[in-house]
Amino acid sequence: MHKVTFHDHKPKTLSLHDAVLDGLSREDKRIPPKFFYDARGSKLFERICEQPEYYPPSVECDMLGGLADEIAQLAGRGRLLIEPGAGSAAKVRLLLDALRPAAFVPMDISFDFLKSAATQLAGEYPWLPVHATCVDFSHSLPVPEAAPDAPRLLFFPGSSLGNFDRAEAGAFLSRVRDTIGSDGMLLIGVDTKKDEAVLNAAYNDAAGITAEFNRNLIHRMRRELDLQVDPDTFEHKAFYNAEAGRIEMHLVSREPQHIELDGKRFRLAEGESLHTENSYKYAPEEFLSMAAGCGLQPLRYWLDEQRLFAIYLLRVADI
Ligand code: AVI
Repeated sequence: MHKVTFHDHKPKTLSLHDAVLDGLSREDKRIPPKFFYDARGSKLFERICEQPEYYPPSVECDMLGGLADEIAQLAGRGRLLIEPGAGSAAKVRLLLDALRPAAFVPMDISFDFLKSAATQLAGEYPWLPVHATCVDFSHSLPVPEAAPDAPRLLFFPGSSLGNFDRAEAGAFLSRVRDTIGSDGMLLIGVDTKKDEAVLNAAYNDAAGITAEFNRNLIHRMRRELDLQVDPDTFEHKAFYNAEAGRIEMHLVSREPQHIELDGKRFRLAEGESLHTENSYKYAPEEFLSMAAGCGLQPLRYWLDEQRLFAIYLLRVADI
């Protein structure tokens, strides 16, 4: 079995403490969605992916399973496969046998989650060198020096691009282009625009898992920052904002309350919301025009029959 190597680029970026301090000080209170993902949040997200209303994972997995050979033919074998936000690395398993990468670089912000996922994957694929990298991929995509010098394929499934605002998404795609280099490719899954009822149901599952995932931010604030705040005083609210082309998630205060941090008192009125996530949806032509602006051109792209989800294989455009 190949050894797994671990690389820690632990975020020197915004801490939960600073994000909460900054987010509560604003008129429109908000906390960035990356703070959902501690060990508990990552597990809750796994459970969201099993909910029948949250269609992206099942649709994308069906598509990837059916497309693996075609993707391998287009991309070729032996690439260095990089996956920012790999989580449990479930989706990449659908591609590994077809792609036979030279090595795999899973990146994730949650070290414990990354460690167990990478160790398990290396056990299942003894031929695959794994270079697990703990990093906040929204800031950098550091490929470890120990990774082989092979043409790169960056895999970014799950429509995680949608959690960036448009400017951030452009900046991320440009960073991807710089990371993969002139012979690099990007395989990316992006949620499409569709019937609002389908979108609204996906973020309001009947079992309440998305609500609990959303409230995990309050649990983290209690646990990690010692704040006196009750998760049950916040209601989960998620809806499609058609004008902005995005799902918005909020935590709405059920009652007037104060949150104290660093001797500062932040007042929340009844009904006031803490904006916790945006999830942008892209029509194929919107996504392709943004990618083109970042120097990425499509080799091929696929939609499922119901046009619920899109998978794009892009290469770096010639200058
Ligand atoms: C990770 N990300 C793409 C998910 C999404 O759909 O925006 C996160 C999520 N939030 C609520 N449900 C799922």
